[in-house]
Amino acid sequence: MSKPAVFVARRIFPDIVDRLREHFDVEETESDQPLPQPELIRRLQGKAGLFATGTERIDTFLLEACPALQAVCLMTVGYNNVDVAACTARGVRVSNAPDVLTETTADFGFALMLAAARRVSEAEAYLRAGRWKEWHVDLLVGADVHGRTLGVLGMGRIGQAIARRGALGFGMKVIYHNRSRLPESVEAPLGARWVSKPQLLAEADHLIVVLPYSPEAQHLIAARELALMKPTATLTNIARGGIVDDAALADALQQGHLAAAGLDVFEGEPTVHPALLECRNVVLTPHIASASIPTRRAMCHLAVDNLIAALTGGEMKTALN
Ligand code: 8YV
Repeated sequence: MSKPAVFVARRIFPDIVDRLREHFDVEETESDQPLPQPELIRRLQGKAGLFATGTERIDTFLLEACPALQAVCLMTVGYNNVDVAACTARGVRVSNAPDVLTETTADFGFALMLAAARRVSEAEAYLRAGRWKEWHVDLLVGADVHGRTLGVLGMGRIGQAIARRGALGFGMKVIYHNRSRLPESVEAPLGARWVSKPQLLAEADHLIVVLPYSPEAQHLIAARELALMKPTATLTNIARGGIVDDAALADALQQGHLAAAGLDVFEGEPTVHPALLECRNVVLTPHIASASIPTRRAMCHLAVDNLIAALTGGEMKTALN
């Protein structure tokens, strides 16, 4: 019996493609570029499964054009690129890759927050530019993180992992905002307190954005929200571009309405708003929060596990429909 055909939409680890080959007839792109949708549709003809990342747009148009498709398995936790309802309506199974990246992503969020507060990028640029001639009492002084108030916007798995680092490792007070309050059993060990969004903005010394992208989350943090923050505060975004209004953020950073920012995700990435590139007080990284070797491998393996399950009549580990 011939094996089901699957398409791998981005270059991944060769040994993980080999694992797919044990079960499937595999076609892969060798490219690191996202495929334009017409090319993706062309390559998906006759394929039952798709191994995808967070960038391939899976919508009604693609689904109509790819009638053989039965399963879309993402190696990412974010799935705002997939119209899950449209997939469900056509009997296409969808999975994402939560949990395996939680701690790694939280590590990175914390690193960005620390780097923003303590001006790490700015300090390195200063040194590399040969500007370090003597020690000053206030040379590149920044904000403390330990003992300060951590504000978490989006207290899901990754938000809670960041809150744990803050509360247990850095003695921070934790406040958070979610649409609904979390159970006492989650809040109590972290000493976490639910607050309204305006309170979160006003009280946080270090605000971190970790909520999933949805159209309602577009520009959830814009000029009006930034104006509520302390001028000594920092803002870190490791969620998705578009949740923060990057132009308004650059403006706040330039005008001194906010001390610093740490950004791993951008509106329209990989393009970065030119005004952000001009700001000294922002740490910028190219969407690498989950990028440790073990975690990126675990994310790929989870997508493969799900593809195998979906196309052999099994139970996907992390199904979205
Ligand atoms: C990915 C992420 O690296 O999992 C997610 O949702 O944002 C990251 O882990 C990114 O989506 C790559 O496209």
